[in-house]
Amino acid sequence: MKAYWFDNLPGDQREPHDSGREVNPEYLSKLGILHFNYPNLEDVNALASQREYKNRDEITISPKTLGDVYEEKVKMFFNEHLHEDEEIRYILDGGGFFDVRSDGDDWVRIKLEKHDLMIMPAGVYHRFTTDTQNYTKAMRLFKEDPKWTPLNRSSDTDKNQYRQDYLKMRDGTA
Ligand code: KMT
Ligand code: NI
Repeated sequence: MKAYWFDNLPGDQREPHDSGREVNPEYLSKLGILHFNYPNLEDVNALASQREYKNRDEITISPKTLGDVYEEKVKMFFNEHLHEDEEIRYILDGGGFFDVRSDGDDWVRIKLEKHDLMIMPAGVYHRFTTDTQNYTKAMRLFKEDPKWTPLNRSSDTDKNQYRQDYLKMRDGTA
């Protein structure tokens, strides 16, 4: 895992877009984002049972598995959105980037590689992309039934209760 400020320069979203300015884990935890490196699946299982995550699935995002719709999916994941559930992602193979919004509404890019696990709170605006390997194999963990509907950012999602609760947690204000 490596976190840094996104450079905001034009070009393929799958390129690193590394501004050269790093973001430290303390800042990520202020945004409510946790990261672990778990080489053993048992550690993932333990975390899932501690947090009462009952379900999981696996997704492979690559031209090989998705064929013609790969480019379309990659664009879709890169639309800025939030979820009403906490999101846990565990990288089984390959890698990718999660971009999350800072408190100043800038992008922080989080580079995830094999065995990285990330926990993102409900209500945080984010987007995802594969990197130039074009290969992400990830486990998605769910508390209950899979519910990963992305809510694309709009004036409506700004008012969403989960968004409001997240901001309260992040900033300590309403
Ligand atoms: C998300 O919420 O954007 C995703 O789950 C992306 C695919 S999982 C690596
Ligand atoms: Ni998402």
